[in-house]
Amino acid sequence: MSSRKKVLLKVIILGDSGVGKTSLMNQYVNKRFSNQYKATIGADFLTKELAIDDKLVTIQIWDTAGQERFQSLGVAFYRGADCCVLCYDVNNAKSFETLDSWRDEFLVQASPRDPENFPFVVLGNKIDLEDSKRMVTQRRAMNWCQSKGNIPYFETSAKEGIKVDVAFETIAQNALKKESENELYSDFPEPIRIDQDAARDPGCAC
Ligand code: G3D
Ligand code: MG
Repeated sequence: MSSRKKVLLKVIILGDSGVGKTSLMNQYVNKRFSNQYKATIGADFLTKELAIDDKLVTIQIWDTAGQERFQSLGVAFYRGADCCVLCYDVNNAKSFETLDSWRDEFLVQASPRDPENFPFVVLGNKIDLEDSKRMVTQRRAMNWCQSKGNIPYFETSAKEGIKVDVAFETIAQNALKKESENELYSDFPEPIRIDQDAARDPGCAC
């Protein structure tokens, strides 16, 4: 039964440097907001187990080690991702405007089978700062998400732990949906019609 199989979901977090990607992951996995953690992270990813619809899944969250400054993350980072989290800082308009290129970069590097339906989730972070600092309205962000095929959108604070859990639950659910679809594909690979192909090749002496 497939529900007994161990499910590993790969999630990657993209966005400009400083928007809070590492802090969001740390808040979700370790329930902590600290600067110390950032200095010590050496691993490529953190994992967390959670139950989705009675199914135990392991979510593996891949964070960058600061290379996002150069937009050169390498293909191994993107490969096999089941969900891509696009993160920006609501107090930094530039970080919102670059979401387009992060999304494009993901689609080029990961080249998912069905790019139109690949699960993205957008997080607008640092909503704990005072309103006067805010540069991107919720409406503007939601319009963008809608225009890209109704990407789910959450406004978060890694610092205060606002909406972090619910956002990652949605991320995990969407990743699981994607993973299950992949499984379906791999269970029924394209058949290779040896008889037809051989018959079509006049040069074949076998
Ligand atoms: P990055 O991984 O995207 O580069 P970091 O971002 O997680 O390293 O965070 C960058 C800075 O933003 C850090 O501050 C961090 O403490 C702060 N930050 C992250 N999330 C939030 C948040 O939700 N609210 C607030 N107010 N700050 C946040 P420093 O000062 O260490 O650069
Ligand atoms: Mg970081």
